[in-house]
Amino acid sequence: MASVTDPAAPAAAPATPPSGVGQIAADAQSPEMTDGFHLVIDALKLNGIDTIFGLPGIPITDLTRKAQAAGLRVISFRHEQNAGYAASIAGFMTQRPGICLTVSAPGFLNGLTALANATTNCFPMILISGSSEREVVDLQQGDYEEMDQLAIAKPLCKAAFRVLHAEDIGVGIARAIRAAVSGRPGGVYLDLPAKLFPQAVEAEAGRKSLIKVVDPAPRQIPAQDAVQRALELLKGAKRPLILLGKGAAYAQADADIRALVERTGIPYLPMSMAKGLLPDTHEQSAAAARSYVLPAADVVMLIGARLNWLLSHGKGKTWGGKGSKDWGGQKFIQVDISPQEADSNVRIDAPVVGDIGSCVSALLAGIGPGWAKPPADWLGAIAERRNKNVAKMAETLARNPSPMNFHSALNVVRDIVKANPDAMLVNEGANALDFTRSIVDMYKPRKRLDVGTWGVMGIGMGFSVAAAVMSGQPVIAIEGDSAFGFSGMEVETICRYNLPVCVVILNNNGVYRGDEVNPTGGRDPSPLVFVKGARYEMLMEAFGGVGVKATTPAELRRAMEDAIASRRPTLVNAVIDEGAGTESGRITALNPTAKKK
Ligand code: ADP
Ligand code: TZD
Repeated sequence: MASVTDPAAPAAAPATPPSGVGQIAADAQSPEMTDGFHLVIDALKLNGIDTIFGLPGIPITDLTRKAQAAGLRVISFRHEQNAGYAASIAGFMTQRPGICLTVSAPGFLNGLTALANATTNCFPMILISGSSEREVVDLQQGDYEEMDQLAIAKPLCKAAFRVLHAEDIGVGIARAIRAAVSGRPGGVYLDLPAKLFPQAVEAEAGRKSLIKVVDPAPRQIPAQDAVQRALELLKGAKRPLILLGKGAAYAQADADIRALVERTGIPYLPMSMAKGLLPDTHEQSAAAARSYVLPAADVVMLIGARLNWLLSHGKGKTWGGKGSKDWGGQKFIQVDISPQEADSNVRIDAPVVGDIGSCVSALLAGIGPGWAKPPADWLGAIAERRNKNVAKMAETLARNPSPMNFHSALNVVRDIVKANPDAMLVNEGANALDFTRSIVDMYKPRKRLDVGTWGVMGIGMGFSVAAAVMSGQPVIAIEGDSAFGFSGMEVETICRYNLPVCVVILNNNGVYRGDEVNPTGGRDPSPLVFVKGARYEMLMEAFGGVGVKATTPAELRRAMEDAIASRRPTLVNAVIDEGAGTESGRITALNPTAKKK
């Protein structure tokens, strides 16, 4: 059977099929016919999708083989959740839906966490899962991996579709792509029952059934009066602030966003994945004066950032409110593609609804040449706090305690990232996350990938694989030792595909820290600690990569420099003080604790 969109594809298949792939040889015998397998592959290729992340098994094993034979890059993982995270972050990086392919029931469920996380983070992703026989599933007669996957996926994603007939594959994939990338991006589930794949269709009819999606994420132009309202508010501000979120990073409107910040002269704060949109060393960055600017600002323009828990819901003490739920008195402008986002936590005085590219260019057009910079006392007060905090941090970073702590280890990472601004940085953990975010400056857009809106552990190795595959750049993954454990087996994947990933585990022997003890004095360790002296670097060596144990900043520096230069898969077990770190990092207060009598 022929690939219907790419006449070169069958020729690219090996002349002598490897043993166990006999079906591929039969493909050449009836060139006038195609089937469900090929229509799925052709529909993806037709829409510019060149990479699939997944894990093979019934009923999608052949789909992975045929996709590879047809020239798609198929990256096969050890657990579907990691493949799902990889797909979701590929979506964030490229504005094209990342594809994750799984088997039915358990494989589907393993991928579902990543799909839900993608939806929560506004990352475009399509989870394609094979499913069991519909008739048996619907009568609950006990099929192999039986599960009503479509019903389970629906509440956790932006849209969910099932395709029963090969003729509908084109429509199914077109709808999935549109749903994933248009408007607010998100996760889409596509259910492909086993019976769909072998269905034969005449090649010509198959070709005609496919859809090349035209303008999958149409621009959404903001209303002129909404833009004017926002500019009026901004113009009257005494202490304005711009907040850039990961929606701004996603939008790839980098030059205009920078122009807006620089031409208005307004100080800005980047949310973690918006770091690098402007270099963190930019003089208008107020990141080092965050706790001063949030309560002090009078007008705040949010660009692609939600007022969720990460911004204390726009109220309370963080924003200068008297009590924990009191409004601090700020007026908000919110630039967002979702018309429902405004007023979700506090009043938004000037919503600007549209895609960030169009909104920012409309704002730029509106400010014109004669825009007055913010009052000097506001800028001066910020500069004073920033300089003080930067000097204090420099002092802390310069210390060289033994054992290493987060600061002395991250001082090295900071230098390495500065020397390699194109490298991708993946980051998860609690303290390992918070300290890296504040210490390691980013210089370019979309280089920092982290736990996002949910603060989810487990994104580490999936994100690292996708970052390497999609960008071709070296990847540095800064991991808490607990965080790493969620996806650690994927070091084999990193070695198998020989990806330039340098994993650095900030190893303090436990969740948050490693010095807790069982209060009963019993045999079991505390629920928060791990094996002491664990040799994580040997995991990487087990699969042919480079493993290094580093106990000093100098050892860590050498190992990271070697990893970047050699592009070999590397894992550095950076042993730090097991007493370093606090519970939940900077969000200790979110831990419910019993009221003290
Ligand atoms: P952060 O965690 O960095 O604060 P959020 O994930 O909370 O960012 O917010 C991202 C916001 O960006 C979402 O409200 C989403 O609707 C919006 N968004 C995503 N892509 C675009 C786009 N292309 N144009 C406009 N808004 C976008
Ligand atoms: N499970 C999932 C999926 N996500 C989570 N966020 C958690 C559990 C809870 N959790 C955190 O919020 S951070 C963290 C867990 C288990 C790990 C912290 O330990 P670490 O980092 O070793 O990764 P630090 O640097 O020692 O704090």
